[in-house]
Amino acid sequence: MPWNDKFECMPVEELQKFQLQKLKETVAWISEKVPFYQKKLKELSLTADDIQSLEDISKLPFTVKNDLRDNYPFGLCAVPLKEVVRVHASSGTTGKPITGPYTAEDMEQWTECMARNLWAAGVRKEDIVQNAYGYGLFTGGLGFHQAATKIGCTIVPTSSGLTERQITLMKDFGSNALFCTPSYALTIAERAEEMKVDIKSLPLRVGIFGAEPWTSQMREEIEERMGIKAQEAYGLTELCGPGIAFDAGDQNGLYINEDHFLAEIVDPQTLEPLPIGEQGELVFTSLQRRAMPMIRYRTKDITRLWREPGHEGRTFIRMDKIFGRSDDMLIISGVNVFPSQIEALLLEIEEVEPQYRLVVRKKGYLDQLIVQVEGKQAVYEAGSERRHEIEGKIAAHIKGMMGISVEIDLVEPKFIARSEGKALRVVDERPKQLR
Ligand code: DLL
Repeated sequence: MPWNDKFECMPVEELQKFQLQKLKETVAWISEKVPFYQKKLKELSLTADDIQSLEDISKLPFTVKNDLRDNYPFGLCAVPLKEVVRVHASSGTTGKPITGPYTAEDMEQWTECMARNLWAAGVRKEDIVQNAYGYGLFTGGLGFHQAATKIGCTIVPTSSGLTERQITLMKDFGSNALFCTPSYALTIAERAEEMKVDIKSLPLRVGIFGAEPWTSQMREEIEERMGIKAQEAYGLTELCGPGIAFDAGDQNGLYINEDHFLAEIVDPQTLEPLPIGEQGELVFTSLQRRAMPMIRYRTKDITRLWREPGHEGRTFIRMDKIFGRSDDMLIISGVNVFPSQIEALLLEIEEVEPQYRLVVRKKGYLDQLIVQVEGKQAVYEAGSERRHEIEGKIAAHIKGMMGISVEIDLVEPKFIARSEGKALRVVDERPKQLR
């Protein structure tokens, strides 16, 4: 049974009525409180009364990351700062961070959304949960922490990093659940193997991973190496952090917390709404946030949506795994390439480790993609001839499946820096103006 069956299993018609009501309230709220949106609505001659159906959302303007940067730090805030009880910020490495302010009510709603996520993954009061998402400005640490507190779990707030200590505590405390990025889960699995700790024989049962793209193949790899069920969390700072979508026991798509977030898919070039089922850019409108409501926020994440009766009676619309980001997309010899596609193909090759990095360079006018991937110890030690053979095999596999020529660089085990948070998968060495 879901955490909140009233909403998670609400008949679709009723749910959509609820969404429409909340959408109208949100538009009225921003028209009154946020000068940035007031101006945009005025330019389009729109008022809250123009929203009479959910489809009317397409009349509203989009919001993009730059709008948040331009209004840094609190320009988009709809409440006075004295009403704000918490501010998180994105982990962006360039430019100004993106801020996410919350009222007390926003905090409660965020915790509720996250509790649904943990509960759907089978986390219960009796569980000892090891939270290895970074604590601090990043929404992962505290987002998971609050929900685990609400459920009543025993929380071990390790935060990210200090991998050996993570493993020792996991063993000593008998943690049942692990929360971290998928790449950090692999780092932990690998270090445990080196420490001769058999994670499979520990009480660890489930992990909730997210905050970066990962393929189903990567999920299987983690499940296999840790002997756990790997569940997923999706979200972004601009809209609260994790808690926007999550998967359930059937591991079949991520249920979007639709009573809080209205999802659309648009064509990333034309920005026209696409019919349900088609792949495009995910756009969210918050329906209940008070401190910083977001109207049609362009996530740049590429996925598709579908609705069908869900696991344990859930009715929420589902999204696929994030396929890539529209801004992460590489164009190699005219072919659109998402790093996740390469990841899926690499994980089909048994001679390599699931550790890779894509380097993009200019070769004349053309983009050249170099795939650095770690060979397994035995393969690497078997000499250069064997290494070339494997490189050829991987290049042929990628060419056969995606039609692009890439250079494979089979690197030694441990060559690629291990991640404690979000992994750096793409190193773009092209001059900025040519990307
Ligand atoms: O990463 C929030 C989060 C924390 C989600 C912990 C899940 C778990 P940001 O740092 O603002 O917020 O980054 C948001 O990360 O637009 C996606 O591109 C990516 N992302 C988040 N979750 C997933 C996921 C947090 N499950 C950006 N799969 C988003 C793929 C994800 N990408």
